[in-house]
Amino acid sequence: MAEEKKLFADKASQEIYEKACRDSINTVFTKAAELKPCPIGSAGDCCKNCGMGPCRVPEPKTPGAVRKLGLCGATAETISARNFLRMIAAGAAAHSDHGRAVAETFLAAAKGAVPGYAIKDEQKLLAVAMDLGITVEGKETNAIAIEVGQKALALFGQQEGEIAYVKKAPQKRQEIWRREGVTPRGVDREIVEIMHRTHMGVDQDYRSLMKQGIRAALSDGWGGSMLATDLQDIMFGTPVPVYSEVNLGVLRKDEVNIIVHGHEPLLSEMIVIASRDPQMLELARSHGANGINIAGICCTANEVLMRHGIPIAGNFLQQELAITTGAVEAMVVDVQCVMQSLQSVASCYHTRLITTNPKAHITGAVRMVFNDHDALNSAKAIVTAAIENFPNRKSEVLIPKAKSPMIAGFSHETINYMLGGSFRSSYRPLNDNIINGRIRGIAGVVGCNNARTALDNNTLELVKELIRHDVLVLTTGCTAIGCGKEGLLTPEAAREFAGPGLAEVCETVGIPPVLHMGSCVDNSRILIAATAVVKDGGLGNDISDLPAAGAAPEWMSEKAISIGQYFVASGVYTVFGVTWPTSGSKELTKHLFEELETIYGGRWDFAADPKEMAKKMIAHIDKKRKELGIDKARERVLFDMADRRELA
Ligand code: NFS
Repeated sequence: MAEEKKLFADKASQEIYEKACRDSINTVFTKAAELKPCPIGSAGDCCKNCGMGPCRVPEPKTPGAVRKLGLCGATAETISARNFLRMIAAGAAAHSDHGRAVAETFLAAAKGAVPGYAIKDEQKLLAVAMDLGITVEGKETNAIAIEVGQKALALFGQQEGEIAYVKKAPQKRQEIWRREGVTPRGVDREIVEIMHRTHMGVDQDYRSLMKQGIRAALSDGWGGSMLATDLQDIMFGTPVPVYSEVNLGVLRKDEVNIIVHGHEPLLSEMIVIASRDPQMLELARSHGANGINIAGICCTANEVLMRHGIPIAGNFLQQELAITTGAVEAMVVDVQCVMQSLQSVASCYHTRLITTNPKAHITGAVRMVFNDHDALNSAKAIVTAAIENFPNRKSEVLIPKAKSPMIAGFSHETINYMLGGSFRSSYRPLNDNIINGRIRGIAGVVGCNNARTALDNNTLELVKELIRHDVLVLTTGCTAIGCGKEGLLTPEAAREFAGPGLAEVCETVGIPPVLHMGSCVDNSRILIAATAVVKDGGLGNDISDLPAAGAAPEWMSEKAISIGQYFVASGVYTVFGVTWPTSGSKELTKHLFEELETIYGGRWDFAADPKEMAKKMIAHIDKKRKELGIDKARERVLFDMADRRELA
């Protein structure tokens, strides 16, 4: 049993966790209470990159004692930097391999080789084609799509020269990257170079290592991830505001519940279509169910939410709990953030855990590999397996009442349109409201849940503190899901939680104070939004000039480290919570927390306490407002607001 401390910010999770304890399920929460993180490894002070080690080189406890080196002489700085880079490599690889899978299907779709997939957003196709340097005049849509698919695929393995998407960044940013020699080539090459440089006896200077970390991270953020987002938008539609619901309460007692969990929307899009097929619905009825309910977990959830309004059952730490309800006929998983424990939890209930991706097997799970050349039939086979499992519900079914309404779908294109209208879409009103001080600044709050801290707790405290201080929050990933559960993704939340300036803007435009921009590859949308703000003018010439900050209060995935690194290198002050993976090396941490700012205008920081994190971010935003000379405007407008309230 886990020790008695608060584990969840939401009631539904608590309720099902108690059921898990009653059912003797060994969840991530019980394991976290029993298995503590290794203090040396978590600080970055352990090198296992060769067979002479692992060499552990923690800071000596006795003052003045000489710190140990690795057997090869590697210093704590080198060891810590290598570990950090390998996290970036794994994170960038995960995002970008997802992007590659999308690009492969995209190209096949453009050639008409994969029935069921098509070009949905022609306007975005043209925009992406031009970004990739393709001439579009006089060409048919499909011919353009084929060229886009080919160029996109080639971009992953680009050996020499800058990747095309770098040109989407503000001019000044591109110049900084060129000056520092970190403008990336293709993501495959940059990741391989990380693995080479961090091999025993290669790059042994943490500054040099960290530059390679930046190259690889940039090739993810402005490369692999951005391509994933763009190509998915073209194939499945660019998100527009959509209403849905979130939390375990979206499961239905009388319907076949299918959970799609993981990251790539290629299959889940098809499952959504299959679940609406009259034949499938008839089959469900013949098995005693009143319908088929699709719900998501993790970023697959965000993908199908953004484009179809499919409800979300929960975020990362709720995956085992969803099965524990006893109401899930099938959990369909592909890649990333899928716990191996799911199979043992599923085996205690009737749930079929179905693995679908050629790259990801789970021992004991049902294997139904997804074939994108016969996508709809692949999806129908999975839905059928779930339906046939409906009569097998055995244990007590407990679906919590808790679920919250939310509005998602805030792509960059949608924000542009909502602010400016279809004839003059622009970020101008946003910039004006930042300049006049109604909006103090912008924060990107993203990332995971982490079993070392109460689920969603830090996220919600941080986000509420930010919007209370008139900071507009952009969110993605599991953080967005956490915000949804708390009701922060509704326009009404502005009145309840936001400061007067932000609330006024949200009410005028009709948007929530926290904008859900999608999955974690969609953090690229935040880069594009920040660039759009720069390009609209009045707030400096670069992302690093903006009154903006980033945070991942409950990160756990290596992907988060890659994301953080590309945000920092793009000029964003970025704060992480829970734990800091280089904390054992003071010099390296100083490089990341201080020195990088003098080079890139952005830097890393750490704060375990969400209030402290908010304070740091707001202080950074205010510093930027001062540098832009717009600090006084805010005082004026807020005085006016207070005045007006008094009069009322
Ligand atoms: Ni992002 Fe999305 Fe969630 Fe973290 Fe995992 S699902 S890709 S890594 S846990 S936010």
